[in-house]
Amino acid sequence: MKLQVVLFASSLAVCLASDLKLWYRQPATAWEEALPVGNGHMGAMIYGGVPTERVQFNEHTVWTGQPHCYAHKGAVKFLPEIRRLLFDGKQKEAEQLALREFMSEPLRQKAYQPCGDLWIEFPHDKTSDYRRWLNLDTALAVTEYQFGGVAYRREVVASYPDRAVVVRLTADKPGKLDCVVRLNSPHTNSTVAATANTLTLRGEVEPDGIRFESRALLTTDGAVTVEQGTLRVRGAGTLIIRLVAATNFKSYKDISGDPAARCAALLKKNKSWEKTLQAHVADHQSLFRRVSLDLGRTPAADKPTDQRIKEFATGNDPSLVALVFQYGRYLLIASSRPGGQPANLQGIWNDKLKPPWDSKYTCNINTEMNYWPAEVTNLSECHEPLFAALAELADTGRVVAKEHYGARGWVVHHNFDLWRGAAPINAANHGIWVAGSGWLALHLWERYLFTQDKDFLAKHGYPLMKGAAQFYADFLCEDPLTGWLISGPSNSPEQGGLVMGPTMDHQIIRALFRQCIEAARILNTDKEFADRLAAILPRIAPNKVGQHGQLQEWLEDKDDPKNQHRHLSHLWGVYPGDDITSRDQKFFEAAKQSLIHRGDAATGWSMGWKVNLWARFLDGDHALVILRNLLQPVGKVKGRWSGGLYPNLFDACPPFQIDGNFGATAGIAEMLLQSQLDEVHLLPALPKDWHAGKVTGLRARDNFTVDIEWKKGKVTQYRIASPQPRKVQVHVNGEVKTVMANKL
Ligand code: FUC
Repeated sequence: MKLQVVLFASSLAVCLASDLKLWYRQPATAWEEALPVGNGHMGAMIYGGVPTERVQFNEHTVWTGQPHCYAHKGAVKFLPEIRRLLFDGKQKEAEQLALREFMSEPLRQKAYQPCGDLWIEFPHDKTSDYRRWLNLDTALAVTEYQFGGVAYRREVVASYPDRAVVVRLTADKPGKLDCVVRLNSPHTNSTVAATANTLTLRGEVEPDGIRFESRALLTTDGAVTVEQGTLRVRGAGTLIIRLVAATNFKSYKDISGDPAARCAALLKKNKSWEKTLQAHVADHQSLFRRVSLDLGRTPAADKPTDQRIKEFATGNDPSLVALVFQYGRYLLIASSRPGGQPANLQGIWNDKLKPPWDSKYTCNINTEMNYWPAEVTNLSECHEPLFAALAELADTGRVVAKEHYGARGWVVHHNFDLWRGAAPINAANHGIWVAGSGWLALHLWERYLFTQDKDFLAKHGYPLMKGAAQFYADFLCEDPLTGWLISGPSNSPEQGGLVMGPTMDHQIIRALFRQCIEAARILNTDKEFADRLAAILPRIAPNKVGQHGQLQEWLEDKDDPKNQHRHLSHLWGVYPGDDITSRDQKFFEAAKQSLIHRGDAATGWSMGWKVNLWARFLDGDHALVILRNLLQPVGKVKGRWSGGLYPNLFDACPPFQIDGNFGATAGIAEMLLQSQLDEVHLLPALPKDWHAGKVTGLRARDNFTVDIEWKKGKVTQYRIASPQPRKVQVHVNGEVKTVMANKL
């Protein structure tokens, strides 16, 4: 049995390696056609152009702004009045007062920025046999073509071990590679200098803010000359360009770093292409190869990726779903590595000085969705940048908790940025939403559930969870009408305006309190605090079923069944929460009714959420309907703007937003495996169309690793691995039984 399982896993990796590619017959003409590489510190978009290659790149700490405390001193004075106005039904007055007296200072947060562009110009025009691709298994982007009887090849990696983007250019005939290499930046306050074999870009985003430097070091068997700030390469067989970048950012409160010294140190890691590639591929595959997915292969899989997206709805191409699944894992590895910033609204890729929503962190759904695949698709390490940010948000959020609410603990509203702004931004009607910290803190608990790492829980998880819970324990207030403890002022993300008592907040706060009590028990600590939370828990306003059979989004029964808003906030309790499960049919059915009301078309991230929700409702066919809406070219569905995919498989809100990629990956995993009910449920939401397939390496809560193979919709083989042999409850082919999980 063991041998069989091992063979099954390795043959799968080999047979699918060739399918783990995005490929095209033409260069990118738009940013959303370029191919992304990243190492959690730098991101780069490769256009594969002829005669000009463009490598547009980012460094994770190039942002507008500088260290700043966004808390509004004394805002707490106005809290009772805002609440009173809301209780009296005077929403507009409450919002106006809040806008004047209660918001972040300043009202808006800062923006993620591009760093620069590396350009390579070739004396090539009419080429043949052009092809470019991105191999997800090796994290290598390649461009190939023929010109003048010579085969040219460009390879690009973003190496995490080297913290560099490295480009290798080759010609298959000696001395046939000529090109000009340039570096520049969209930031006007920047300069470029060229010396012997190095281009140096220096710039600043704004005065007293982020200063950055980037260097491109050229190594070649050809001749290099300096020409007006560029480097000309002549008669080469091979050219390697090592691109590094750094800023003065040390932490959200310290920008005294030296970008030049940092770049110099990074370039000391210079080693041969072979060694760079070997270390890069080993590093990438140590994460990427933990999971494989085979949903079957049809001839459609041989077509270029842009064509596959166009034909997916009408064709038969199940392996595009597997590719999209693995692409989400690839993107998380590329944009979120320990030591780097968390993946923002665009991961780590942005070419605009004014990016949509500032390419910051929107945590009323988007930031959390970015991390939904982290545990279940076996990339737990990629979760760490988020945890590091939470430790900082606990500091800034503590000031906001005190100044705005007179509460202990810490709070984050619906956005944060590099400077860890935690106060309510933009407008009162959606900016004042208090559940960001609670939701984010629950990611720490999920990490513990999946890994059973008590040390992590004791040192990192529980202290932050406790601080988040402390805030709500002080903040909740009694509803004069019902006597329930409710959250407010707050909102049900982005609709209905400022209110008292949105359902989502209560679900999140309940979950946080329960998990804090459980964590305190596991760690044998804080009995008094746990008792306090336990006393508050039953007094929090419960979920309610409304007049349309729906789960109420607010305290009042005022949902509009025709409302197809993208946000699905009150369904949080179904996914990612577990406040509402199939064991409680009344609320489970009501929540499903609410999801039906919301419809099947939506923005990209909203569809990502819906896939997960339909999976939790154990309806694989409906989850696949949503996936089909997502796996189509960006456009309109039944007259409504709907998300979809760009040619490079980036998800469209629209515009590009990476959360939908991550939501889709998590959703596909959720269709194949669930573990929120103290059992490992195999294929809980398998669509009829996925007749046969195999998945290996998914993670289940309680530290299990799961492989499943199925045919005709039934599990034919599975393995549940555990660090030590122990019993596990498994739900398989409609039966629940106890089996032994064997050793990894
Ligand atoms: C939320 C969503 C928008 C967008 C933004 C970044 O505000 O409602 O659709 O995703 O985040």
